[in-house]
Amino acid sequence: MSQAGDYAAVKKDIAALLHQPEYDDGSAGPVLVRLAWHSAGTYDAETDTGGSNGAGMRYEAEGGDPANAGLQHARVFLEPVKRAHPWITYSDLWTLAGCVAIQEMGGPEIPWAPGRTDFVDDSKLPPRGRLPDAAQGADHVRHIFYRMGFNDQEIVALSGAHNLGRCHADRSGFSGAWVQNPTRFSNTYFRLLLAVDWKHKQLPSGIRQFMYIDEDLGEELMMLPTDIALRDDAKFKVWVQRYAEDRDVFFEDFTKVFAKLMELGLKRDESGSVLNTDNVKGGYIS
Ligand code: ZEM
Repeated sequence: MSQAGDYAAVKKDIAALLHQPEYDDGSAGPVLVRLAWHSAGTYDAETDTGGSNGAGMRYEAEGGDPANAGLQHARVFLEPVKRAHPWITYSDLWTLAGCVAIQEMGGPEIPWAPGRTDFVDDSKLPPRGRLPDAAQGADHVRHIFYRMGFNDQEIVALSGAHNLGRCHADRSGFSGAWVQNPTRFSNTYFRLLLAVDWKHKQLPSGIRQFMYIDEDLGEELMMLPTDIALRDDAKFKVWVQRYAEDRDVFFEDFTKVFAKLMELGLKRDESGSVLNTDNVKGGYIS
């Protein structure tokens, strides 16, 4: 067991578990990034509720939300890390794991600070329905992300996370990866969004997404309706173009906005300590 507060030891153990030859594209990284995002993406600025503080996905009401289908895999990957470092809260562990995964997959280093606490029961969980629905368009995307306090530029930068991982028919209903190398963080998602003539595709389940067959690789790539909305909305498109052209600008903007996402709802004093820990406490709840 590590000493309380030894986050370097935790980061090392997270980095060591990313390599999962039997899982998806060989990495736990993408699903860990999605866990971090869904833990934070429930934030509502107006009521100051939701967000990563609390680790509400440990409870059925949030963890069993169809929007969170598949994220139990991410939580299971992290259990040995929690057992080795029982002093870390789940809310800190999930957010830290997302940051470590991004960096280990070739992305930028995301500034991260600890101090989140875990709910002691399920009385403070955010309601379901706060996470985005991929079947919808630009208005919906704005509605969801403006609620968290993000602007159009930040929405597009955050969406660059779709460089990573894939859709699973048995989780979201959508199917496939956005890029050919889904365990390598880059701006390829934006470049493909603009470069390719995306075609409608209806899956056997009736779900509609977009597809492109890479003739050279014989591989099929996909986009969600919400991804295509970023290309087709004039204000979003400006940022899609910017990030497609300049990887460094994307990395810089992504760093800031992902760090902001991980902090939603946290109030810190000047020394960085989290102040809003009422009704929550740290501790091991399995
Ligand atoms: Zn995603 N995302 N996402 N996303 N996402 C999926 C997968 C991943 C949307 C969405 O509906 C989906 C952000 C924004 C939005 C990741 C990160 C981030 C999947 C596939 C869907 C359907 C899930 C499955 O079947 O396993 C929508 C509608 C979004 C906004 C409009 C933001 C913001 C993210 C992080 C910053 C990641 C990494 C994945 C891949 C997960 C995996 O298991 O491979």
